[in-house]
Amino acid sequence: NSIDILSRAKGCLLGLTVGDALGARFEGQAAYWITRKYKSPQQLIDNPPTKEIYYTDDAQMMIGIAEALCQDGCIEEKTLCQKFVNNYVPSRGYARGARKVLKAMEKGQDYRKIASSYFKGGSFGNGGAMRVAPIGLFFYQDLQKVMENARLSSLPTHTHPLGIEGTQLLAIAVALATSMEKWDKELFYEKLFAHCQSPEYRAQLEKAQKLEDCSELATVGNAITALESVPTAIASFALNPHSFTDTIGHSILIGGDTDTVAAMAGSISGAFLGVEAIPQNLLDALENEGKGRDYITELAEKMVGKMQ
Ligand code: F2R
Ligand code: MG
Ligand code: MG
Ligand code: MG
Repeated sequence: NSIDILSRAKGCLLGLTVGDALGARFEGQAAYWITRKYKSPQQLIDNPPTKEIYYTDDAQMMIGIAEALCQDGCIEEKTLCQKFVNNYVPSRGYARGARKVLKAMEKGQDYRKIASSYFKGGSFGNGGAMRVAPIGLFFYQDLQKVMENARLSSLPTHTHPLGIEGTQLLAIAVALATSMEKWDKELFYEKLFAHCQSPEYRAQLEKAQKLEDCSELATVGNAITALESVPTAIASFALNPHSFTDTIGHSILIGGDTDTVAAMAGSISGAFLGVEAIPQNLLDALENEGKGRDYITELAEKMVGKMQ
């Protein structure tokens, strides 16, 4: 295997963070407006909208999961919630359900009750999936552990079955990417289908698998729900397995939940290609104060130390 686990770990965490930070400026915009200015992924990556790029809730909560894994070696709900609360900065741009739950956690209130009742049936937003990558990375040799720990990581905020399943599928995609030495589309989707539980995700993954061109990517969805973004991120990677730039670039050019689809796709791509595949100008532009680029790099190193 030419790409070592340390490079994959850094690629995964930094790939997520860079995708989030680059996509953040376009979140909620229609593809039409983005592609008026940026004609290709390369153009977007070569010309980030600002000199410095800042991550949002996606990477901020990913950091919490990575910290919790480094501490306990698995997902313990109490530790995870402590990390989410310690890292919580509302201005990073959390959605309304997530804000309610995190505020309750912060105040020591019954956050589980809010998580299960704020939305009918619990949240099916993509907030569980956007942050889950470290779990796929950490347990990549044991897909059952990936499934179980991903579920546990979702529950504090996302209890709807479609929110949980999206979280698990993204984690599985990261685990597969971490272990793959050579790109094998058939095998990649076959293993994803094997971990798929609902007809809804099955249909979305079937659609993703059939795509032949990035121009069709948006048909899988670009929304804030897990069902309409997790399969899209998976497809963006599977259509561009050898290019980090194309993977996150196309995730952003389709508009909608750009930071999150690019974060998820970037974490898979980074785990497969390693940190060397992330364009240096994006890493240089990424915020570095506090829990920024260097801290996230050290987190990846710490995780690998804990894995062996
Ligand atoms: N919040 C955002 N972007 C908005 C921009 C922020 C703003 N600019 C600012 O500065 O504050 N992005 C982030 O949120 C997404 C992840 O959301 P999460 O964590 O899943 O939150 P939530 O609230 O649980 O779910 C998201 C929305 O999905 C709808 N929804 C969920 N479950 C539902 C249900 N059972 N029934 C009906 N609707 C449901 C709701 O509209 C939720 O608010 C990421 O994009 C991240 O980047
Ligand atoms: Mg965000
Ligand atoms: Mg944020
Ligand atoms: Mg988002």
